[in-house]
Amino acid sequence: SPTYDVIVIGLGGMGSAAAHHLSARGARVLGLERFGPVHNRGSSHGGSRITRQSYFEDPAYVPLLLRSYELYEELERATGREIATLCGGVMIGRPDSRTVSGSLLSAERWDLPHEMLDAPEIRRRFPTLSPDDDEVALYEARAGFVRPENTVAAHLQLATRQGADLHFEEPMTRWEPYRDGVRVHTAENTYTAGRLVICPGAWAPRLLTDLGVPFTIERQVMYWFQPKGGVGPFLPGDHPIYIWEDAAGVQAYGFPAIDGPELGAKVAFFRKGAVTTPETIDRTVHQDEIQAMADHMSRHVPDLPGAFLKAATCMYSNTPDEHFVIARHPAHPQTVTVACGFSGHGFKFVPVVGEILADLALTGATDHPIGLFDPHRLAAAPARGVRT
Ligand code: PYC
Repeated sequence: SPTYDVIVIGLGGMGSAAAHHLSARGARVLGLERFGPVHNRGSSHGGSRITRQSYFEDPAYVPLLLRSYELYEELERATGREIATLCGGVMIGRPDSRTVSGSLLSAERWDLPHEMLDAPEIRRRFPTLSPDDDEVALYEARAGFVRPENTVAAHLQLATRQGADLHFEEPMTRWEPYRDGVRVHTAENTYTAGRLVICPGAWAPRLLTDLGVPFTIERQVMYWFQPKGGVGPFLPGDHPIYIWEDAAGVQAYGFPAIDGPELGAKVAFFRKGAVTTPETIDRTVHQDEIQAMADHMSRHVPDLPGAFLKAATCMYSNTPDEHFVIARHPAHPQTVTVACGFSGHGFKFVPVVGEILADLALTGATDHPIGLFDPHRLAAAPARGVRT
C-alpha cells in the first residue's frame, strides 16, 4: 500500500491549506476528499467570507489574523487568483453589544487602526446603512472579504504543483494506528503514513468521536438580493462589509455587490440556524426564511431587500464556546492533528491554520498562539444550544 509522510483528511478550506503548507515543506502528502475539488457541500462556498482584524470574539485571534493577511498576499502572488479584498468593514450595534465592545477591545489591545462612528456619522459615510440613534460602529479599513472558492482552488493548485497526491470522491472509511504512524482505509485502497491531519468540517461528529468535543452542526442560509435602486451604492469601492447586532442580540452580516449587477448583494444571519447533519440538511430555502431575512434587513439596510435573487445553504460546525479546536489529538498525540469546530467564523483563518497544521504534524509544536483552541477545555461541556 502507498506510503506517505502525512495524510490529510478533507480538502475543504482547512485541509487544502494544510496540504499546501505540508507539501511546501517537502512532506510527501496524500489528501483525501469525499467530494470533488472546490465543492459546495460543506462550509467553504458561497463566493465570499468576511475578513476583519478587530476581532470581537477574542483578542487572542488577532495575531493569527495578522499572519493570515500576509498569507492572503502570498497566495495571490503565487497563483494570480483574487483572494482578499479590503473594502473596509463596520461592526455595528449598541456600544455595549458584543459586536462593538468586543471589536473595540481587540482594536485597542493590539493597536489596530480603527474609527468609532456614531449614528449620524455612519449614515453620512455609508448612506445605505440606517442605524438607530443609539447604535455606533467600529470602522476598520482593513476589513473586507475573502473568496472561499478561489482560496481552496489556490491551495489545491499549489499542493499539486508541490507533488501532493490529491484524491477526490474518495472518502476515508476508517483509520487505525499502524506501527509508528497510521493506516487509512477508503473503499478503493489502504494507505499508510507517519502522520494524519483531520480537517472534517461538518463531518466532525462522525470522524472525531473520540475527541470528546460536543459539536453542533448548524444549517445556514446565504441570501442574494437585488438592491431596490440597483447595485450602484452597494459597490465595494463605496460599501463596506458589515456585521450588525440588533438590540435583541441577533447578528446579521452582509457584503457589497461584489459580483456585478446580476448577483446583487449577499446577506445572512450569523447563526440562528437549525441543528442538522451533512446527510440530512434541508438544501431547499423556503419562502418564509427569505421573507424573514428581507424583513430583518429592511430595518437596517432598507434598500437592500429588493428582488430576491438566490439562496444557498452551508453548515457551521459549532463548539460550545464557539472557539476553534486546533491541536494534536489528545488520544493520539504523536500521530494525529485535528482542526475543527470553526463555529461559523473560521474561513478568514484558512491560510494560517494550514501553516499551524503543518507545524503540528511535522514538529509537534507551533509558535502560533493556539492555547484558546485546546480541546481539553470542552471535555465536559454540553453541546451549544442553537438560538432561533
Ligand atoms: O467570521 O466574520 C465572520 C462572520 C460573519 C458572519 C459569519 N461569519
